[in-house]
Amino acid sequence: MIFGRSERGKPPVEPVTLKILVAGGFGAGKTTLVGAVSEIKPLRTEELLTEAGRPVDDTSGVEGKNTTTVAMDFGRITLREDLVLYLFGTPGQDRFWFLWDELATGALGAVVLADTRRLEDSFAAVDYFERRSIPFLVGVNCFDGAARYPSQSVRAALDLDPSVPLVLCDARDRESVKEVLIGVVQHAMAYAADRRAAVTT
Ligand SMILES: Nc1nc2c(ncn2[C@@H]2O[C@H](COP(=O)(O)OP(=O)(O)O)[C@@H](O)[C@H]2O)c(=O)[nH]1
Ligand SMILES: [Mg+2]
Repeated sequence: MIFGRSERGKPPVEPVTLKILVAGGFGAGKTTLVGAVSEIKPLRTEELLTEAGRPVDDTSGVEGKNTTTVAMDFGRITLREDLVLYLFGTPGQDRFWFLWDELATGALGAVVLADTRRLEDSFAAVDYFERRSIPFLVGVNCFDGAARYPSQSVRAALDLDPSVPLVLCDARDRESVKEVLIGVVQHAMAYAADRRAAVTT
C-alpha cells in the first residue's frame, strides 16, 4: 500500500545522541557512576585483581576494591525524550591509554571524577582533556570518610581554569550523577558557543 504525504504518520522524535566520557583515576568511581544512571545493563568487563596485576593496580586507599575494569564501561541515559547520552568510561590504568584517542573521537565533553584522597590520580585526565580542548567538568566523588576540602583548594590543586565547573557528587546516586551529566552538557554547549563567538568576531 502507498501512503500519501498527508496520511504519513508524524515522524517519531529522533533524539539527539551525545557522547560523554567518564574519566578519572583507578577507583575514582567511574564504573559506579555509569552503573548508577544507565538504562541499559552497563557493558563492562570487570576482572578480579590478580596477584600479577597488583603491582600495577595500586589499591591503597581504595577500600574493598578487588575488581578492575579491563575494557570499559558503557551506558546510556535519556535526559529528555529528545536527548540521549551515551557514557563511555575511560580505562583508569595507564596501560590502557592507547584506547583514549579512539574513545575521545566525537565526544561532546567529559566528566573527570576525582577522589580527594588521591587527587593526583586525576591529573592525567585533566591534562588530556585540556590538551585536546575537550570541555570537561570535575566531579569530586564524596567518599565516606574522605576529608572535605573547599572547592577552591581542589581547584587550585588541579590547577583548573576558572571556566571549568567543579561539582561535588556521589557516584552511587542517580540524581547526583544526572546533575553532573546535565552540568557537562551545559558546559559543553557554553564552550561551543564561546568558540563560535571567538571565530566570528
Ligand atoms: N562511599 C562511596 N563509595 C563509592 C563511591 N563511588 C564509588 N564507590 C566505591 O568505590 C570503589 C571504586 O569504585 P569504581 O566505580 O569501581 O571505580 P573505577 O575504578 O573508577 O571504575 C567501589 O567499591 C565503589 O563501590 C561514592 O561516591 N561513595
Ligand atoms: Mg571501573
